[in-house]
Amino acid sequence: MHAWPASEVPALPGKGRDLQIHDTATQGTITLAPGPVARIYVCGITPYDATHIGHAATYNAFDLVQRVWLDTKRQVIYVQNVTDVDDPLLERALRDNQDWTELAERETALFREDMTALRMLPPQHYIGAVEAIPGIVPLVERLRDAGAAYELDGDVYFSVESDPNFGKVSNLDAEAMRLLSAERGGDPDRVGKKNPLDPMLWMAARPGEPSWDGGSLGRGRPGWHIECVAIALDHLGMTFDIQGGGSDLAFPHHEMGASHAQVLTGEFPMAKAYVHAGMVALHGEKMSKSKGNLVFVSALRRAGVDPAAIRLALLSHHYRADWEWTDEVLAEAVARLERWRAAVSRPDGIAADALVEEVREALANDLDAPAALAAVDRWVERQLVSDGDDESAPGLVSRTVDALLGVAL
Ligand code: 5CA
Ligand code: ZN
Repeated sequence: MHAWPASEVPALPGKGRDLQIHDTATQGTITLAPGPVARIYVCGITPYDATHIGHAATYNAFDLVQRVWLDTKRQVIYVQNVTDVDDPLLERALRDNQDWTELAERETALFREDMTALRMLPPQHYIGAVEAIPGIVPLVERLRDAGAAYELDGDVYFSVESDPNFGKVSNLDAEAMRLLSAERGGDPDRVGKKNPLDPMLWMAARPGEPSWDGGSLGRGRPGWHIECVAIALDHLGMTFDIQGGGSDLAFPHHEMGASHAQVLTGEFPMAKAYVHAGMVALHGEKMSKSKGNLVFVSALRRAGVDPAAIRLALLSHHYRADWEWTDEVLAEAVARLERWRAAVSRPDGIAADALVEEVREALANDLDAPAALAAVDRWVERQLVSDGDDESAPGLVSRTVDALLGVAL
């Protein structure tokens, strides 16, 4: 699949800082020193509805990761998937009496537009589940042949007991895992499974549903977790730096994916850090396609909201916090954008070299975007009333805000 165009990232003077980030697996902050090449996998959308503010907030967090790494002059290999065949997509297509491939293509196209407008840097490898199927089938066959997977009425399940490290991503007890499995695409109550938590690797063809040639597995379609594993291993290999997504992916998705990969390769861990963004709510409940309490990025854009203001609204919350989208959050961001633009449109002003370092430090410290915004706010307030004569300052602030925060002033 093609991704979307990259906005230019201005180079900044001085040296970027190494990223320290919170890792769900070890429940602590770790410093990632990935050498000259940094590798990140971020779970992509299931394209059955438009991009909402919750999605955008999660992708914003990982865009900041890229920007911190790029500022340290590292090369970044960024991989993202599109779950372009899965139960929720097929159910929505059926409900609305439309072709599932058209639905997926239309919503993926809209996602690209939204990401472009928000200045999110694109992945180098943007891969759909359907196009990954030829790579998925041999992985499932290998797991089965190694005794880590078993068949149940034609479907193939992964045995969580085959991974001695199962559980180390999400650190949950058995009861919590069972509840979340049922909530998030698993089938813990299906009779005949070895362990209720075992996730599906390959689903045998169902009448009326799309299916693909699965070699010795028979016709069918892939499970959700193996999709991301196949794509990640193909483009990043094992022990890449970050696997990212919203906190609702820690279990079962990232836990199961890590187990699949670890059993397949005999290596541990799949990712050095598992990084999870908090959930954005609307009217007191998690914004979700299934509940329908959504604020779409595209709807805001159509209503004339500047994408830079949407981005500032996302940045005004720490990525790990759960937070609520409100009209005030947006109004504050619109006002901030106006102030920042007024400040950098002055021909000269207050030296900004210290500000560059403050923004760098804030982001390197577990992506503390609110602290970065506060630092820019302080410069802006002084700048708006200053009679400073540093002609390079407004340009330097614009470039800093663009390069590190993805906001075009
Ligand atoms: N296709 C899978 C991942 S392989 C998937 O979860 N797709 S999704 O469209 O449901 O979500 C895309 C990303 O947005 C995921 O990282 C998910 O954790 C995140 N996300 C979904 N809802 C919210 C929300 N309300 N707040 C923050 N992030 C969210
Ligand atoms: Zn995923």
